[in-house]
Amino acid sequence: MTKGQRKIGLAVAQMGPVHLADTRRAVVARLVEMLREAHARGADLVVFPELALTTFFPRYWMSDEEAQARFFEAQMPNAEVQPLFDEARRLGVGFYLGYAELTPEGVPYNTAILVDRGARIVGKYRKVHLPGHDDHKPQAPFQHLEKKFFQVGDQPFGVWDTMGTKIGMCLCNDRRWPETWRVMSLQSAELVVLGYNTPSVNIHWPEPVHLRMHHHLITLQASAYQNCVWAAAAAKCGAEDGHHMIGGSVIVAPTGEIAAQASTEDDEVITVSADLGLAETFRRHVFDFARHRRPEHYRLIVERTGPGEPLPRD
Ligand code: CDV
Repeated sequence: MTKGQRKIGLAVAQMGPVHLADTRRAVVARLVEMLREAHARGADLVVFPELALTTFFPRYWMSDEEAQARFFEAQMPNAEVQPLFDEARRLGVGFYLGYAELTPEGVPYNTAILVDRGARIVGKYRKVHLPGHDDHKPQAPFQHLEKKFFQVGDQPFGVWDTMGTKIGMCLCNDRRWPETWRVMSLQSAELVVLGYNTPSVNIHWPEPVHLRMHHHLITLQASAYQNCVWAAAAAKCGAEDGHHMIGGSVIVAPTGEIAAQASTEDDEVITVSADLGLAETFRRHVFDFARHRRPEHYRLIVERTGPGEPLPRD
């Protein structure tokens, strides 16, 4: 945080593919390298992807026991991830990291942590909007088993006052839901950080591939603007063992404009010196919530999940 100017050095560390055979040790070495580059470019906070430590394993059918043994972390940090915490403390850089969490009680979550510049875990978020299915779909080109492998997050969307900034967290599919952003904005979030794994192919309907990127970007741009926040989104992308996922990691300003965007589908660091005062300008004017919001007319948002029963689909 640059004193006096309300700026934060923001970095998004996009990751290229993590294959099934890649070890945690090798993955963490990649994260450490990007952390160093981000620090050299003035970053105070580095945003890593969702499920950053492993391949996007919900694409594979397997038992819960096998998934938990191979892909989940029962402790954070643990010996394999410790080098990232050590380097972050040495450099004085905070970070956001997504991983598969197995609690001491044995509950599996798709989780993200916020780590401050002293390498302390100051915030934890467990994914609320879990996409996909919980049954085996042998006809599909791959699975999307988040509803099988993870429980729905047990806490509402939070905001953490750390590193001189009010920071909200979410994960991947959460970014598509306006409620995610508004709940954080109502808690005065100035910055929303998130990681994602977005397959280029939609297994539920023949979605044109270009729409994946289009929806990713319009969601982030509209949500940042409508909620007066900076948004920093980190992809894990490229082809993991032949399964392609979109890149397009971005930092979006509260104007809704893209301030930085990744140009590869590989490990790549993008940085912005983010002026937090910019968000304040929008909060004072068009989106002065206390002056203009009419919650008495929004009651259906919390009273109803949808207009009816879930619709049938393949
Ligand atoms: N990891 C995800 O949550 N992916 C979803 C896909 C399934 C659409 C996403 O919203 O990007």
